[in-house]
Amino acid sequence: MSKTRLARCHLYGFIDMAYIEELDPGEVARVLIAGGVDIIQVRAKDRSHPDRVALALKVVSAAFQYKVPVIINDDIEAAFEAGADGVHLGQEDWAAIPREGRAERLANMRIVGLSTHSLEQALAAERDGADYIGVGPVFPTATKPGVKPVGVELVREVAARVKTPFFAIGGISLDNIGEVLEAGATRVAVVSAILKASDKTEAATAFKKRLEKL
Ligand code: 3NM
Repeated sequence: MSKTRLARCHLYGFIDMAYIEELDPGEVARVLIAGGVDIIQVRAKDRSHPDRVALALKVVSAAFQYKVPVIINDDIEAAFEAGADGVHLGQEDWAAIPREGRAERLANMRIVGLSTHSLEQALAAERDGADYIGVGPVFPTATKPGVKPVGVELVREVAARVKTPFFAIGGISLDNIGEVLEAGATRVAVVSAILKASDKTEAATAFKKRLEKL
């Protein structure tokens, strides 16, 4: 577990294959890091395990020299095989690991992040020892369609009640980040507002500027 390293992470960027298509994931990682992304998640939902490992390896090798942690979505084995720093799990994946088997299952992960969508889930993730949590989706988002947004109210509650570092996520843009920060977030995770920008470095830099001094 890697608390001190995470403490410095405020902007969480993504290599989401649904958005980067034919671009080289290692190159996208470098572009995001140039814009000030502090931690990167590889999200390759509809890829096979070997594909995910290959993608993750590219991102890990690109991020290594910058000491930017790389987290793999869902696939603990891919994270291990690619030498990534950790894994991010949703509520269902987390619940599917029997409590007594968690320590062993996650033994090789330096960072374990969990998605949470309510105060109860956030408090449970903290009790369970998550290194960080995601809180969202704050706003409606095409990246996770059909999921009911939790709103900035949940951000406010988590900021008040939970000590584990949390990243507000879901539909966050340069237009609405002010509301999220005002609610008490000091960390945000941003997928499409960076990956869909014509200049991803510039977009990341603009988010990073808003997170300075937090
Ligand atoms: N997880 P964008 S919301 C990947 O609430 C993800 O757990 C969420 O993408 C959660 O920045 C989300 O494009 C989508 O809205 C974030």
